[in-house]
Amino acid sequence: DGPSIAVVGVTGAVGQEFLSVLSDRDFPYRSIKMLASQRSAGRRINFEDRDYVVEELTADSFDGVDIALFSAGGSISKKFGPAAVDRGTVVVDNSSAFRMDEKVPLVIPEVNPEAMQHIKAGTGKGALIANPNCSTIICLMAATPLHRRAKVLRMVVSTYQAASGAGAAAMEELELQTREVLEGKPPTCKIFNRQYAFNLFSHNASVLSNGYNEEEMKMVKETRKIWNDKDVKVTATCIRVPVMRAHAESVNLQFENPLDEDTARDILKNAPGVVVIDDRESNHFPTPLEVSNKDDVAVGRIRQDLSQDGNQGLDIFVCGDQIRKGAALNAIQIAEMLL
Ligand code: 11C
Repeated sequence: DGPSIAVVGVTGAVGQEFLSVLSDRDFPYRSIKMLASQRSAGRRINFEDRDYVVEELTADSFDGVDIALFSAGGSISKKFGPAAVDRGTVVVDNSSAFRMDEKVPLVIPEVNPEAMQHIKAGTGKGALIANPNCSTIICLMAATPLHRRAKVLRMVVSTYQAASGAGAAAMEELELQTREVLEGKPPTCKIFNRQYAFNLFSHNASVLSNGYNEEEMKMVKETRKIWNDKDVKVTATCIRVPVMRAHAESVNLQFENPLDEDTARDILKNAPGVVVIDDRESNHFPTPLEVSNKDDVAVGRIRQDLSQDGNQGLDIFVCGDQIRKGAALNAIQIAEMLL
């Protein structure tokens, strides 16, 4: 029993992770459709001991579907999301297409579940729910428990983002380039148009007229929407680093009320979906490798910001699996709340 579900973009990195997370969490479903572009249609996928054939995505694909998990890029979401909603499907969309739409809840289940409490699956009433950008999710998993206690007035984020955020092809290119450089060959530069292995660069999203790139502005705007706080000040610098699948972020917080580092550490230890790795003696703090393929976001380097008076500021360092909590897991937690 359970809902009928569809996975849109099933052959992509996040699509494949949707399947792993559904299986890991024993998500109940009565049927599952594997949907992708015409190019991937006909491919076979074995999932939970059953063989499926990938079907070409069309508007009619959603007839009888209760929940659709979309991760096939913004233009596919814009084209097929509303068609699915018209057919009574609740769409959990991993793209940026609808995130800033006032009528669409933008949800991190541990942070703002109340934003989607009016939506249920299987009622015949379709709806859209947006999954935030991975950098925003990973940052707010750690910042929100502190925000609840002391109210964040300003947040300064610097990201170190993995290849997976740019998709499976970027992960393959990082691996290929690493081999090529080690073998003394010129690196193949198709995805980012430059050497990625043994290098880092400003995030590949478009740079806007204010000098910020789109990834940075997502962090600014999505934080305000998720926290329902239009006044919170956020600034970000987003960087792509040669790491496979987990993002790291340095986050500086300024609070309205004082918050000392010991209290902050305790709050984070008790926060759902967060683990604290903060061992100063052995210099052991979160790393992208340690959180890869894990559900929890890891937080460390928890320390008072010396530049702010009266315990009014903290620095933290956060790592989270981009494909899992940054995308597929968060979407499936949303789907679980729809049941
Ligand atoms: C990255 N956050 O790591 C991006 C990828 O709006 O969902 C996902 C972009 C988005 O490059």
